[in-house]
Amino acid sequence: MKIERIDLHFVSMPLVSPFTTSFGTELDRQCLILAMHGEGLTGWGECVATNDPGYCYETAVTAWHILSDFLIPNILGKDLQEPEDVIGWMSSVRGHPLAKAAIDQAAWDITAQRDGLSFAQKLAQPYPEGPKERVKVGVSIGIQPSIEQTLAVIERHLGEGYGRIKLKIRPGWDLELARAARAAFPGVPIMLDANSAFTLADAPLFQAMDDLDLLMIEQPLGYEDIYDHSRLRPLIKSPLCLDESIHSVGHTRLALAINACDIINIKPARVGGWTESRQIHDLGRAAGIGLWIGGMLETGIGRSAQLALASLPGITLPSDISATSRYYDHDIATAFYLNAEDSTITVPTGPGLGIEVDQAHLTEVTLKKESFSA
Ligand code: OSB
Ligand code: MG
Repeated sequence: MKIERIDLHFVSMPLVSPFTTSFGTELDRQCLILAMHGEGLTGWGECVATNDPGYCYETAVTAWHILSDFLIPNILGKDLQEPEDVIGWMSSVRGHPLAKAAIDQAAWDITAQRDGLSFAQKLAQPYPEGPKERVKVGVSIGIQPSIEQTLAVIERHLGEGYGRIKLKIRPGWDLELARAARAAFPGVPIMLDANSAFTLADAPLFQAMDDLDLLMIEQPLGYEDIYDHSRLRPLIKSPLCLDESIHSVGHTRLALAINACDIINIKPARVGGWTESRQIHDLGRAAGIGLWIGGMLETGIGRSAQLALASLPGITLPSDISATSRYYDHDIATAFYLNAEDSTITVPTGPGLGIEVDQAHLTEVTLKKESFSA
């Protein structure tokens, strides 16, 4: 199908509460929403780059530049057969995976609609078992003003039905927090995410967590480091998970070859989209490591595509995909609810993403819009 037009929206939406990590605080979430039009169909993509380059070097502004000046001109007017086609059309741009992932997502959505398949069904085509109907999810809790408040937030989310708790840590907000959470919630799967705030010299700190029965420690060391993680791993008992460091299939192969991790958080935006994510899934699955899908406070547009990826057979651990109400009072797409009895979310089954985009609300939260035609 010919890619006739692409609309880009620069969106800003208020979060229900501030989200603080080792690299900063978000009050409003800025992102880009991309609509790809062709043959009467519309495919949606969400670019999860935020207002600051804290998680990675991209921001919503750099992604707008890369999309509008390079990626979109390269794909407009092209004949899209399968979602993998866009990989070649985007290969002249080095890096910028978050910008690329928005196009990649829209290409999967629009071709799945054309084929009369859900995003999950299309993604799961190589696997005889097909996609899962429900996927295990957990909640990611930002840094709070005090340990007492953190325990109260954990309790609230457990009450909502979340069965896995992830706590953000940073230097000085680490061991004491983890001990308090473990003491207050003995049987609960708890994990920590450092977002690259520590160094190998902090190994004793992580060793002191050995008796806390943590589900995993996510990305303790440098955002580009793989080697030091391979040195930390044999020194600690908690399973080690990589997030920031894994940008590609190549990084995955390196991490597996040097035993740098027990688990990989596959975040589609970080690796340039769903095609690359599925290849990483296949490598991780073959190697027998733990896999789950990471999040970036997505709207329903991004969340639906995360759910599709989380439905693949090699995803073994709960994913960071929370219900709509966790971040937004009023989202721009169909709401997702937690199945409280088993801490899951049901994977959409309608064509493509299987969601309804609320165009009027999208317009309300759009700060700037541009349309590009072939
Ligand atoms: O490291 O996983 C991360 C949010 C923004 C940037 C990085 C991360 C996160 C989260 C939130 O942990 C996951 C979510 O609920 O979407
Ligand atoms: Mg992380």
